[in-house]
Amino acid sequence: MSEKSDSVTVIIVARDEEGGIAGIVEQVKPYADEVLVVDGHSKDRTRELAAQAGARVILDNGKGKGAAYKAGADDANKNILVFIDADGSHEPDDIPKLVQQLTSEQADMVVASRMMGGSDEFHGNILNYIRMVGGGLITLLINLRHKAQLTDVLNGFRAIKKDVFLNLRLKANDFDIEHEMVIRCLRMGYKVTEVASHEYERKWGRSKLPTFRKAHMFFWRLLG
Ligand SMILES: Nc1nc2c(ncn2[C@@H]2O[C@H](COP(=O)(O)OP(=O)(O)OP(=O)(O)O)[C@@H](O)[C@H]2O)c(=O)[nH]1
Ligand SMILES: [Mg+2]
Repeated sequence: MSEKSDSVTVIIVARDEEGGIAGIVEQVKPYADEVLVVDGHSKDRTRELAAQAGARVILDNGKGKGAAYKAGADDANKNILVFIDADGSHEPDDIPKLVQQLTSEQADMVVASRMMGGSDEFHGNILNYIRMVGGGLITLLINLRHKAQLTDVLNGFRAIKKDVFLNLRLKANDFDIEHEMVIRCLRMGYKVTEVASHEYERKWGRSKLPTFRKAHMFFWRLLG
């Protein structure tokens, strides 16, 4: 296969993640032709540490995680995009498993499933449990509407062909980008698959998702 047909940009979205951004950059490097950190105007040393570790660093437009995804996709130089969080929740060693689904043409987008791979977060406290149940409900509604059999539409760890991402013309600028990607792919006839991947607890810093304040956003996004 030619270099162009299977080269990978790993996009790490990060806001105030100095606790471990350098380690994540190092961990994804073996699986990346390019490592791009999209920074959300961090007030800590995230940008500096990411660049020192060898990543290219750009800024998002300040609108949120979804806007960061779109900025990363626009800027990526390779034709396969892997999105991974910067808080140590995801398993970088699973990147080849994700990419393989695209290079073998089994999928146009592949999502890492916590339902298949397990999670250290789901049952740890009431907030996490509510997030799991809410995520399950959103997954069910998407499956019913699109006759799909997915298990985890909200996990940020995923891979997608760059041209497919750009064709989706995504509107979401926040955490609702994850299921908007799935909905648009299914609606446009792209193949979406999942692979098992374990989720760890956030290893440092603080969550950027105020679950209750933004809960309505996740359900509105189901409407289009
Ligand atoms: N560039 C950018 N990154 C963001 C923004 N908001 C969140 N992120 C990153 O998106 C990833 C997911 O955010 P988290 O705060 O971990 O959200 P979460 O996984 O739902 O919450 P936890 O379970 O507490 O980890 C992290 O790497 C964040 O740093 C943003 O506005 N811009
Ligand atoms: Mg997280």
